[in-house]
Amino acid sequence: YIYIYIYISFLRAPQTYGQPFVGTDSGPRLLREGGLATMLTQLGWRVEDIADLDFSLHEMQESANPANARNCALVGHASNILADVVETKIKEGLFPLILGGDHSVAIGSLTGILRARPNTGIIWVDAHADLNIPETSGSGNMHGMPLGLLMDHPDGAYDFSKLPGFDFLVDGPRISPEQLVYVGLRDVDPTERLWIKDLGIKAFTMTDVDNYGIGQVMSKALDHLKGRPLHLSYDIDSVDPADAPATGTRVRGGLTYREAHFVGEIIARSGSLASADIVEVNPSLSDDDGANETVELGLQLITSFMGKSII
Ligand code: 6HN
Ligand code: MN
Ligand code: MN
Ligand code: MN
Repeated sequence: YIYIYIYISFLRAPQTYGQPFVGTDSGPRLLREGGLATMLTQLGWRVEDIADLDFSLHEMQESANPANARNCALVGHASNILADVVETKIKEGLFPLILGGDHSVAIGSLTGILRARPNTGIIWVDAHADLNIPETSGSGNMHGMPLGLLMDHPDGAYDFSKLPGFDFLVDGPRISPEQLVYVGLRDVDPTERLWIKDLGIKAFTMTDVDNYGIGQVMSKALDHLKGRPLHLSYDIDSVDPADAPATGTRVRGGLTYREAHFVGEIIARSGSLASADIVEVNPSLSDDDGANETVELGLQLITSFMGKSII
């Protein structure tokens, strides 16, 4: 065997303010302590493991925490930092692997990725569409908004000048609908559903997984993004709660353990994966067994999309 060593940089993004529970910020530490670096090294990657990014923000005004975009100053601050680091790592030739944190980290990771590679194809593996904006969100939780905020929209893209903490995105990069594919959806809000239809976003729901099988779903998904460098945003709640109990927004009827791995394996085989996030592992939302199982699942999924094959 000849191993070609490629550096991979893993960015620990301990963000927890995009949703209401404490604990999502310990995801990166647990994945790392679970042996992620060793697992990746065994696959032939060379790993640069940087320290947790420091997202703390010391002063915050009350107005920077509106009910329809909770903790937006904190989320914006973190997104700005993460976007810069991700952009820099890509320009240094590294593969950024972002360990979340809740899914609001994708605001930062996607911004950095799009600055460096504007034509990136995004595979969003999630029970949820994360296509809200403050004005449409029922919860005000920003982990449900990364794609909604960054999506180019015929009626005008989101105006970030009105969102405290997000000035850096006023002229930031936007996602066009054809750059995105969903896999695993099963809990979609009414306006999200409208937007998916109006914008013509390619979406494979759990119904599609049942109907076509995960093999056909993934080949259609990859075909839709053909020719683009790929970014995989893997929300652990896409997996059935039986296998991923330690997460904040569990929805029954998710990907099976094998389906979840297949998604990673086939994306790795495409040879086009250029960056990834893994998000929403929250050990404090389950008993110890459930937490360990979910962290272990996260680690195994990472090795699958980073190229581990069974034989
Ligand atoms: N996630 N659509 C719901 C909301 O609050 O906007 C759920 C979002 C879940 C977000 O799991 O990354
Ligand atoms: Mn999500
Ligand atoms: Mn989700
Ligand atoms: Mn089930």
